[in-house]
Amino acid sequence: MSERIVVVGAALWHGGRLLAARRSAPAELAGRWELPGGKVEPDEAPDAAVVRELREELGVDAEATGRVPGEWPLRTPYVMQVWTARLRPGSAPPRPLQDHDELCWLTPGRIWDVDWLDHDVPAVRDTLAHLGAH
Ligand code: 9L3
Ligand code: MG
Repeated sequence: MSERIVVVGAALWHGGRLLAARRSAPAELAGRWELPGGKVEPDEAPDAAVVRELREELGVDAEATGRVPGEWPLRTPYVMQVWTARLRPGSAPPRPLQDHDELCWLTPGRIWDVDWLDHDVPAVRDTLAHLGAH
């Protein structure tokens, strides 16, 4: 049986824009853009992992608002699930604290202006459709 590790990606949506984060590590992913997030820990609920990853990586107080249906393969054994999220009132604005060196808020019309990780492209496309933002 192959092990399967769930990675959560956060579709942080604010004022009609989606947050993209540019990876600074590891070297093979550096310079490419992603939905921030990371591995779900053992016995951790995926929506709790989204909130934790957003706090650790971006220093924000966020809440997960729902799951985008579907699942996207990453490098084996990882698979990505995407959750929509929003900033709680009073949250600090996001800033790159770990693994990222730049952030960008993208309107749906500008979403493909950044060089998304190959694996994130279908997830971002389906996320926008789910948000009703084409
Ligand atoms: N990954 C791909 N797209 C994403 C995220 C959050 C993660 N949107 C990939 C990169 C790593 C693995 O999943 O190979 C684990 O992610 P992290 O814990 O290094 O963020
Ligand atoms: Mg991460």
